[in-house]
Amino acid sequence: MRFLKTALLAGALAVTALVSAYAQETKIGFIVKQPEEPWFQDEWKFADQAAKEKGFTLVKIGAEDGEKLMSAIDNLGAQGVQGFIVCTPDVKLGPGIIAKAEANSLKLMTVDDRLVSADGKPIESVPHMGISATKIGEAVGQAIVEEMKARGWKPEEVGAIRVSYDQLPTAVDRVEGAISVLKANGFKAENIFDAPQAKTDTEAALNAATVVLNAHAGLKKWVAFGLNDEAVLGAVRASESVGIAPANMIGVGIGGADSAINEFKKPAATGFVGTVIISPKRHGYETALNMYDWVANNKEPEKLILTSGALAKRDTYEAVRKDLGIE
Ligand code: FCA
Repeated sequence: MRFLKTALLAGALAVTALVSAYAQETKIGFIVKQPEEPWFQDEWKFADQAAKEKGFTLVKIGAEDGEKLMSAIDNLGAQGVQGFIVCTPDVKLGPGIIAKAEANSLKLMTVDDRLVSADGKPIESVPHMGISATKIGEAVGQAIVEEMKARGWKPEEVGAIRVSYDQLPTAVDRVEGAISVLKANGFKAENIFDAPQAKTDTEAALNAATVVLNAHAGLKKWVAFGLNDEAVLGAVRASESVGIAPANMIGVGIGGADSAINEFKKPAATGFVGTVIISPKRHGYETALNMYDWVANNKEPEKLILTSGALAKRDTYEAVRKDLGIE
């Protein structure tokens, strides 16, 4: 009798556990450093698509600085989220982010910007999806070189604005990729000028590039590259404000979200000649799906996925976006 009772009780408990496991909703967080930037809006949009398809809840939070990020992670923990994806405002917060995630029993993946440890090395234990930064930078450099040739420019008469954000490794890899191609095509190293931006937005890039243009007013033809479309758009706006005509400016960005597309839609061409379109679908949809698989099916994501890009210009962006499935 006693045995039967125990068995019944155990059975009942098992059923309860099973039911509550099923009832437990899967919740995934997606934190980004610059929620107003179209790239991040698109990442969220595609992550939402994954949530809809798989039936999990996506909690989106913008965190522009370290303090906001730390409280966002606590907030996710308090909401019963099981794992999150983050593009951090500062990669050096790496060890702190990992500790915070652990304290809240949250699985952690990063997107776009890879965490670094105290010695500046990438933290390889956290699954990451980023872009192939050097290659994409090289594609930017190649596009600039081709446009220079099409316009019949001599490399020695051209200045380059390197809109920089050197505290972010992917930003360094992107601009250095572009520079290597410029140099291989005869660009003079002394004509490449650093324009350090305080933030990774257009306004900060505009301010930084204006300083460079004013300091080297003797140069009449310019090219510009940087971390993203916002950086290059800032340099293009700076060129306009000092009276450089679009015919004397060649900017090529990275991203391909609305910031670039709206520029292409302007009736007259500006100095923003092209962008290497990267995939917010892969970075948003796929990371969210990977996290879902980790939380719901215990399938750990690949440790490192690097995505590619494709050059687009005013007359080709629609086709390129279609190819990438990001219309
Ligand atoms: C970084 C940049 C973003 C975007 C992303 C892929 O986070 O700040 O603009 O280019 O990488």
